[in-house]
Amino acid sequence: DPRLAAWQRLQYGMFIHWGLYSELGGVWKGKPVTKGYSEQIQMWADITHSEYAEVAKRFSADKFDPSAICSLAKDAGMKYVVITSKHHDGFSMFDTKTTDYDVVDRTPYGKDPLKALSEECRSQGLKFGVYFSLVDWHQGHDFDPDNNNPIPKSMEPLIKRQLSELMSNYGPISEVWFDMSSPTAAQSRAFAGIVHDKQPGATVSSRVWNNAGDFRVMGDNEVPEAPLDGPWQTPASIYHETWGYRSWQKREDKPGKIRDLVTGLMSVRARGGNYLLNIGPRGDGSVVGFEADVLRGVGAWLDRHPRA
Ligand code: FUL
Repeated sequence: DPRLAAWQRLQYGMFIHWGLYSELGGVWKGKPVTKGYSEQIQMWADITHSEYAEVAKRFSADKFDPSAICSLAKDAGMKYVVITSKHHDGFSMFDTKTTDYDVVDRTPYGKDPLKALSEECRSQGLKFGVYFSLVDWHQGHDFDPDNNNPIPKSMEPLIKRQLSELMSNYGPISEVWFDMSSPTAAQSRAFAGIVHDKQPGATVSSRVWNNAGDFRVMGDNEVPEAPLDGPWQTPASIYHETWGYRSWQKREDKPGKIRDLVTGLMSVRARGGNYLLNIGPRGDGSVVGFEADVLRGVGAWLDRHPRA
């Protein structure tokens, strides 16, 4: 399958977790929320829907700079970018007509950041993909610490329309990183089918479940001990404790961090996988300096050890 072979050749990309949760930065009502990942703060701090929706009003994204983000990805040696179009909170970070619970309608930023980022990726020669959560707390999923919620029939039309929008409005999509929930086999097939119909070049992550995906996603930060057959990917976070921005995260020992990530990347590559390394920008869109430095450090190592 040439489509999968092309995807496998990418080998190394940038994951971006960015949404309303980034604006909270792991803090609720002045206190750090120490349980769970910070992109899931709404669940872990038990934030009501109306309180969470308020956060959108101060989401100005005035430092979101797609060109700087793409340049950083390239400096890091990456070949593609995958950004959260919608996380479990259900807030769409793209222009959707299915709900007004989205970045264009609810935030002072008022624009579609995915549009800008996808265009910038194209002009800088990076492939573009989207993360899409099948758990949606805004559309009625209860908080489940395991995020294993079944998808009620009533939620299907919205998911399908959002996928159609994502597959139609952002140019060529290299992968769709479905995540979580507990769909039926028919639902998994339907969701993957929309991607394949509208984007024949796109690959689908195994977290669409029921073997309907094209590539296997390992557990978060999991590096297999030995080579694996078929296309697969390790999603990696710089800190392991969170993917979304956490203001109180300890950021120390840059050289050690760079070494760990180089080891992760080399192990994954050697075993035939793709390495998708995450950054968690702040709510204003700025990239955390420590993360940018670490990524450039990995890129510098790659430059010193070019592939034959
Ligand atoms: C998961 C999600 O539940 C996390 O919040 C994060 O998005 C990670 C990459 O995938 O399991």
